[in-house]
Amino acid sequence: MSVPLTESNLALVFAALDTTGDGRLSAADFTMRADQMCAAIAPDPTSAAHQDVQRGFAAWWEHLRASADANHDGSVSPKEYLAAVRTQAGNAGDDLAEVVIALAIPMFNAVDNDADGTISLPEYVRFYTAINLDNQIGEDAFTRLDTDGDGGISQQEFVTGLRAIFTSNDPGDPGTWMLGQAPSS
Ligand SMILES: [Ca+2]
Ligand SMILES: [Ca+2]
Ligand SMILES: [Ca+2]
Repeated sequence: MSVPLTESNLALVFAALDTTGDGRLSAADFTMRADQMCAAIAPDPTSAAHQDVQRGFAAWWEHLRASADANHDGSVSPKEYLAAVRTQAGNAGDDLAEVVIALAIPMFNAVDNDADGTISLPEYVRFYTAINLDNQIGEDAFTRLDTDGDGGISQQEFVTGLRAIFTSNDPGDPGTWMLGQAPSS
């Protein structure tokens, strides 16, 4: 039996967030990831993009700690993570959508380096470099996320894509490819 797409994608999200590589999510992972991303794409600490990324990751961790850290040990295991996201996605996705959107907009603004309201291919690939993800995955994801084919990722395309990582089991959904996709078995 194959693993549902959301679950394999959530494993990829978990791995991408576990910056310290210790197999658990904690405050340090989010601080470090936010710092890495800022250093690469929004280095000016006084810029709105920098502050939004910092705030976005801090809010993401806060939400995760509150909703997923079932045994209150200050960190979230893969099991706790899956259980929490499953519950949130099951609640018509409202809670989850709010968090994803709260993070998606600051992320979009940071990735949109020239602030022209659309993410170009070089801007998108730079983002993958910033968070240590394979650039080839970024290039493939870019083509899929640009659903209207105008050569850029709009805020709408980005938010829809990011949300699909957490909620979609349809490999036809562009967002499900954002972190690469495990081959279906
Ligand atoms: Ca960790
Ligand atoms: Ca741009
Ligand atoms: Ca587009």
